[in-house]
Amino acid sequence: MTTTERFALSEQELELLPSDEDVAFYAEHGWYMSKKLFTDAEVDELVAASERYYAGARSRRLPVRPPRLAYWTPERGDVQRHNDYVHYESDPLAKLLLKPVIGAVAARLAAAEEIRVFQSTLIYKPPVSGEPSNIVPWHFDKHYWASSSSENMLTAFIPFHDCDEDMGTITMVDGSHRWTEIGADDSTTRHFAERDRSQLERMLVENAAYNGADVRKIPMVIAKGHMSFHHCRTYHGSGANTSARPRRAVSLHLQDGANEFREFPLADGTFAFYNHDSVVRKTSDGRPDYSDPDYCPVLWRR
Ligand SMILES: O=C(O)CCC(=O)C(=O)O
Ligand SMILES: [Fe+2]
Repeated sequence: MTTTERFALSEQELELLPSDEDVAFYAEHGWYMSKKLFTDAEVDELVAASERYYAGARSRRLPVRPPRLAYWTPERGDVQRHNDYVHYESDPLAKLLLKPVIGAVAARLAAAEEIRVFQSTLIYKPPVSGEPSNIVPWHFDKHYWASSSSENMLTAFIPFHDCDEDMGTITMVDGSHRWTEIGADDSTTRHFAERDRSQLERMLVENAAYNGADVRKIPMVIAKGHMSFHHCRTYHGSGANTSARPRRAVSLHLQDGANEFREFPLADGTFAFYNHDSVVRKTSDGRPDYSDPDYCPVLWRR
C-alpha cells in the first residue's frame, strides 16, 4: 500500500474534519470537540479489546520497563487504571486507535503535514464515587514532554461510551494554552499522580491571575464515538466517577511530524527524560528517535 492509499479518507470521513471555524476555535480556546469519528461497533470493540488487555492479553511486551511507566495490574485493585503504550502492546487496540481520520483531524488543528502517535494510555475509572485516585488534578501535558521540541503536540481523549460530568469526564480550562506560565519547577515534569494536588490547584489559580484571566472550566460532554482534543499547554483535569458504570477511555497523545528529542536541562544538572528514551531507536546523531515506527507510528500524513 502506498502512503497515499494508507492515509486516504473517504468522502464521509472528509466531512468529519474540522472546518476553518473549528480550527480558529481550537487556536483560541485550546480544545475541540470532534464529530463522530468511530462507529458504535468500533467503540464497542474498544471496550472488548480493553477487557482482553486487562485480562492479560498482549500482542507483544515492551522490551524493558521504562522508569516512569504507568502500568496497572490486577493486584493494584479498584483504583484508577493507567496503562501506557497500549498501541504497542495490543494490536487489537492499535488497529482501532490508528484510524487515519483521527490523525487528519489532529493535523488540521495543529496545522501539521504529519501526525504520529506519541503515547497511548488506556484509562479506567472504577465506579466508586469516593475513590481518591479517580481525581485527575490540573495539569497540562507539555509538562511531561519537556524533552520534545514541539509546542504543537496535542491529545485526543477518547471515551468508550457517552461520557459526562457524572462519570468524571475530562474538563478543560478554556484558553489556558495561551497563558504565560509562572512558578513552574522541575516537579511539574513528574506525572500528576506523583504530585501534590492542592499545590496544583493553587498553581492554576496563580497562573490565571498572572495572565489576567478567569479560570473557566468546561467539562467535555462527549457522545459515544466522538472525542475531545486538547493542546499540549491547555490545563485540564477530571473529577470523581459518581455513575454506576466504569469510565473507560484512551488518551491518545499526538506529535506533529516536526517533533524530535531535544536536550532540556533541569535544575539538578540532568536532562528531561521521557519513557521513550529507554525503548526507541537512536537518530544518526545519537538522540532518542521520536519517529521510531514501532513506538511512534504515523497516524496520518498529507
Ligand atoms: O482521564 C482524564 O480525565 C484526563 C486524561 C488526561 O490527562 C489527558 O488526556 O491528557
Ligand atoms: Fe493530560
